[in-house]
Amino acid sequence: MKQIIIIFLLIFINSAAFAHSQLTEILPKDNVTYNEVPPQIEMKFKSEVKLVKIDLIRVDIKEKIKLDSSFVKNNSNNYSIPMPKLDAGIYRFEWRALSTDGHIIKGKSDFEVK
Ligand SMILES: [Cu+2]
Repeated sequence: MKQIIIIFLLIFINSAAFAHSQLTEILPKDNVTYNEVPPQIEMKFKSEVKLVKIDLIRVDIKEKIKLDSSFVKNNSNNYSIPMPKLDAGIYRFEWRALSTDGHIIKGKSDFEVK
């Protein structure tokens, strides 16, 4: 009986760990230098998420860049946010999303504009 319970627990823990969504594509990409900045911030996820926070920071002068916040919408697996005009510099884009299983997933892209 104990063994059966342990097996069920393991299955449960595994499925919970793998149930949350994953980022499959992002623009701007991490660790990339752009001569021409992508016209949109693009994010694609394996399954639907609710994007809850995005930040674009110009790291070299510690300046936060204003982004269009109308991305706040219902669950989607595809987000597209207009890219503001960026001067040459070093940037970090950070994002945070709520997966439908209730878990928060997050990531960042460090990129340079020449
Ligand atoms: Cu999860």
